[in-house]
Amino acid sequence: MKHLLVLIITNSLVFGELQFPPNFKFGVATSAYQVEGAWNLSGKGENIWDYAVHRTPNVIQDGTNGDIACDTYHHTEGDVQLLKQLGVNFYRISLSWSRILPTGFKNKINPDGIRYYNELLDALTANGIEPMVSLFHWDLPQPLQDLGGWTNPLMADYFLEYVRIAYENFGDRVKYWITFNEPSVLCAGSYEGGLLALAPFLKSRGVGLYLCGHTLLIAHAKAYHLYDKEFRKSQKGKIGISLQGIWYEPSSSSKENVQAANQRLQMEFGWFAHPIFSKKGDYPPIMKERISFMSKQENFSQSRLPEFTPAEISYIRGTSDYFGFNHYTSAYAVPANISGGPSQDSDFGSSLSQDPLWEAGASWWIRSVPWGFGNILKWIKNEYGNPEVIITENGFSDKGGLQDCRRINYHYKYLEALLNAIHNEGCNISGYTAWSFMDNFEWTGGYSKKFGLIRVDFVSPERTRTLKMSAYAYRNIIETKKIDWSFTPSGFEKCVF
Ligand code: GBH
Repeated sequence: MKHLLVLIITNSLVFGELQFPPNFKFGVATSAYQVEGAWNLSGKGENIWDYAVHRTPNVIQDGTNGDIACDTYHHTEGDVQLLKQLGVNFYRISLSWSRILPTGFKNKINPDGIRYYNELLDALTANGIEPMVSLFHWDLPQPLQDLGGWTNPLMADYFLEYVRIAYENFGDRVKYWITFNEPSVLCAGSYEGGLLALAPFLKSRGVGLYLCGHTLLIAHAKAYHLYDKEFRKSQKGKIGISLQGIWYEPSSSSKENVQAANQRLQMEFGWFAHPIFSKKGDYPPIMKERISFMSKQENFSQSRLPEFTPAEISYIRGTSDYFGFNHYTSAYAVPANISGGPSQDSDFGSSLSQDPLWEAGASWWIRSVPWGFGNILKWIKNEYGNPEVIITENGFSDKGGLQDCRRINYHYKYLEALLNAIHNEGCNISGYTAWSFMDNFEWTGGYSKKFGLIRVDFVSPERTRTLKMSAYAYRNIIETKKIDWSFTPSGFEKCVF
């Protein structure tokens, strides 16, 4: 009898019978430049993506741009109906700074920007969908980039001017704010000029990214404290940040390999997580030591990683009401001396590989590794004292098709890992966001990498939307609070997983 019981319990764990907690929330996400279009309509200013795609179209793999994208700017009502059809609890969007403040500064407020977001937020609220709003998802106003962008410490104050306007105009309806999307990706992508490249495509290797990160951390903390002091009481929302984390698995249990994987995790994920979420605050000690050591070897007069004062350390520590976590994939790390520094890669001191047996996405960097998700969730719990975690992005790219079984497989497996983390590891995870609501402009990947639960016909002027099989599968999970591997919506064939 006892054995039978154990068997039943084990079976239910293995076969995914676990349920999502009653208050667990599901959402989908997009970001302004990737979906809005209307790049120069009704007073919107030029941002760094507009600037780059028009002057150097060759930076985008298929030569496309976000001028029109999904044209969500003109689809407010229809898109809210699609969200209702998905049954999501919340919708994560980002605000386009240049649409609200065309010069980047508050000297000119664009009434149409305020109108557009008001209408979107009102439509969501009227339909019972909670807006989750990122203040910044990579589309910096070009005039501010002309002043050095995030490498300029004054940017923290310019950001605050913009943020105040956002709280004042939209905060009554926003219960979840996100200051920055993926600062580690943004700063490396913008200033490092490595494999991963984002506007403004600069190449200040080993230096620019750390200046950028320093400004962002201060800007984030300022935005948090402003909300906390002047808006929280009346608006009653939460404010946090979304950090991207790849899980780095040591390629063997040798001391060197464990150390290499840990160092890389701390220097990428911990770069922003440690100052905000750790007990002590500040950059991870291992990151400070490593960059200082490398800088000395390279004959710099001081570390390329700027230092925080003790006052700044405590100003930044604890400035997030929840841990927004974006996660896509994992890799093995091995110690390696990367020459040609200074660079972030030589600072990391490791090289990466992925198992070719892991299911590959259409993006070169994505492979499905659900156990890596489980590992990093446990790591967050242990490293940062089990904070409330909201998965603010998770998703898989393919090349298109409505019968998207590989995406369904990915989401099911990652959600199973998440359920296991909640029920068997005691992780405090309160929400999950699928990236993305619909196919969109995948940065330098253009429109050929599809992450959407909904297909967008980028050839039709109407940008016609069609639900993929994954949209129905997601809806089923939200409805039933569990994962049903055999679920097959009508009109689709059964997936062979
Ligand atoms: C997210 O970024 C973005 O927030 C979203 O806008 C985007 O559309 C979505 O994901 C899909 O890409 O760091 O060089 O080793 C994810 C950023 C970029 C993180 C690639 C992992 C791995 C390459 N990812 N990166 S590298």
